[in-house]
Amino acid sequence: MQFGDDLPYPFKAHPWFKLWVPEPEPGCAVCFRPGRPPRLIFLQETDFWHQPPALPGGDWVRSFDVVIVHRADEVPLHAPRTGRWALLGAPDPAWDGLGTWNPPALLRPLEWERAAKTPYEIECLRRASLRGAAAHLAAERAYRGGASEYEVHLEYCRAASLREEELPYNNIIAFNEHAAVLHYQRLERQAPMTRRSFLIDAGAPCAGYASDITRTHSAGAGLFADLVAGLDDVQRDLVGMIRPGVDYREVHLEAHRRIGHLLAEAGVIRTAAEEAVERGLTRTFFPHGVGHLLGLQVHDVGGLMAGPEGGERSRPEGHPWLRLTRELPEGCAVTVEPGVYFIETLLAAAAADERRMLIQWASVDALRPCGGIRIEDNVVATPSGSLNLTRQAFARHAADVAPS
Ligand SMILES: [Mn+2]
Repeated sequence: MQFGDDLPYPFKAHPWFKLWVPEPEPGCAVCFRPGRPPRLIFLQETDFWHQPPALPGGDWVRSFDVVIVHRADEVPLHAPRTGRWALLGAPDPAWDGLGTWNPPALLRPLEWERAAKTPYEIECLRRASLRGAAAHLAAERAYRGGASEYEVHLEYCRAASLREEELPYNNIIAFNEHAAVLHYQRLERQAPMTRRSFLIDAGAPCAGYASDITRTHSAGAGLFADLVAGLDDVQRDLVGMIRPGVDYREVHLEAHRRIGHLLAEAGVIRTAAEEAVERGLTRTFFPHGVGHLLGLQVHDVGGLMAGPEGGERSRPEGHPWLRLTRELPEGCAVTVEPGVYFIETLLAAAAADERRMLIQWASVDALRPCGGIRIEDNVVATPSGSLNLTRQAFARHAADVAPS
């Protein structure tokens, strides 16, 4: 409940529950014992204020021992009492005494294993990408048609058939200078006088799994449009690096080298790519990590783990925002999301030190009003190389609307 009120926050099932139950409802529990069917204690509350949830009906139900209860305080009573129990989730006094909350010795190996996805999980991610890509196409049409940020957001939700609280994360819908704010969270109700650029970072769910997709559109031709096309090439090449055994830190550092090259070619910096990376200049334009693990959480757990028992695998020096430093296991799902931004605070910092001489300020001034670019796909590391779920989804939708 919200503080001092009788209104609940939007319900979000936690990932350890979603891992078992694809259609979560509030107040339920799953009890898992090796070698037995998991028990789902399903709360169908008797309540005349709310619509009680329908009983679960998917194929998955056949694999469960389902117990239906009608009062929240009855849920813990149906947990088996024998053996040692670990309780996963936000600690709740109703369960105290039944086991240990979130023991690290159990959680660490589970988090480690979450990186590699089963074929079922990859199918969920594929469908989440399909749903997201369709809504991205609708959002772009709305943008081209003159909509405001807020109207584009509504159109995205409509096309994905999602209410806002069902989105895997808040949509980032940023026009012009707003695209320089990495997690821009406002939605202007007023359409801008001039349209230069449109960055949209928005995903969709499927059975608890998330897609996380970003596209950047230029309103017209010119330097910014060329930079978008150039970053798109860089992004595709980085996606090609995603395969089992690759050190993701190497993907991140390669992104810096390639972005350095792109900025030099576009006349944004006055130095070669290698020097731009060495002197930290590429971080002025690309300050975040090139991607992260993806799954039940948009930023899935375990990205910095050194092994199943824990420990941390370090980030490259000077790259504090990288969320994934592991060697990619077969079947893992990651995002690949290089960016180029014109962020006032970072440009001011560069202008205040020796990097000032390395920047072509006339180009920067021409590009500032466009904010920035990010291009993000969801990619699986398969034995035969990278499987780009997002490009596949956009291609599938394009084929659906093409005249035969
Ligand atoms: Mn992302």
